[in-house]
Amino acid sequence: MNFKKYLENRKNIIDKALDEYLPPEEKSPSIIHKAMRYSVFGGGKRIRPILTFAAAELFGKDTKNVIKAACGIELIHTFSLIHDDLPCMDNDDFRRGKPSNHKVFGEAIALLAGDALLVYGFDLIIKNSEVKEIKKQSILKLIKEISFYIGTENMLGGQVEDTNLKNEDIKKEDLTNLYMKKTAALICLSVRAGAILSGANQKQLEALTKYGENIGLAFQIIDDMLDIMQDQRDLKKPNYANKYGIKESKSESERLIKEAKDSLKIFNHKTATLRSLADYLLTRKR
Ligand code: GRG
Repeated sequence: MNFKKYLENRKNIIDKALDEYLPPEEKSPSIIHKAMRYSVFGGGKRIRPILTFAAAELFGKDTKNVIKAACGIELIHTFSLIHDDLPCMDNDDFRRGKPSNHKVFGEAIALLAGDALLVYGFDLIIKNSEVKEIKKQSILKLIKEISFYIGTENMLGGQVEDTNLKNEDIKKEDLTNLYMKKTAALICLSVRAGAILSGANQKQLEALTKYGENIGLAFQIIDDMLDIMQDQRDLKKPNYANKYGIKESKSESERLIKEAKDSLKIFNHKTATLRSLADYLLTRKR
């Protein structure tokens, strides 16, 4: 299967599973289920669950062994987007070219839809323990990991720093450190999740962590470039691309992607998908 087909195929698997796992819109209280589904099916690329699949596939596991955990991570990602767009945060009226959740459902329901997706995300990850090929111990390890990677030392902490970011001078090191927490942490966790559930050893996990951190950092820098070049977003804050320019952002993201791929060398086989995923991030247009 070529890589474009691979992406399409895995995205379809995830879309179908999410549709099956989420409560139907008609289920009471209908408004919250509508709001959850509005953002979950709002055109996301599914990068994070695809990374979980690809990491599991590296260890010869089938996608069905990790699909609930992969979908759980996507729900947690969607929760973070809904909250990120709220007036008290980034105050964005649009997400993926469509009105953001609070613009359609109002702030209170958007806030609750985000909360509900976080809860559902954890619930799905726990339900992955029903798969007999997966060790219960690895699910416990994953839950502990997620709490760490989205907590105050990582994603949540990064968002706090981002919220307090003014149009003042921020050192490059501090900005990349913020990106590592706000964006790279969940991307790295998505890779680690597939590996942990597949029984990866410490050395393998370390290599995949380096891969995840580097693609995660590149992901945010590329996102900054896209924001500048094509998004309707009102850039009120400094970001890597508007501070250091497109040329440097491009070369830095290319360097990070190369480093990510280099860290896969210890596997010396079956890393084609993870390598292609890293390259794809450099060429993505949205
Ligand atoms: C984790 C408890 C807890 C709170 C969350 C709101 C918040 C705190 C964090 C927001 C973090 C955030 C929105 C980071 C930006 C990451 C980013 C570049 C998202 C876009 O990812 P894509 O392009 O999204 O993969 P799609 O649209 O494809 O789903």
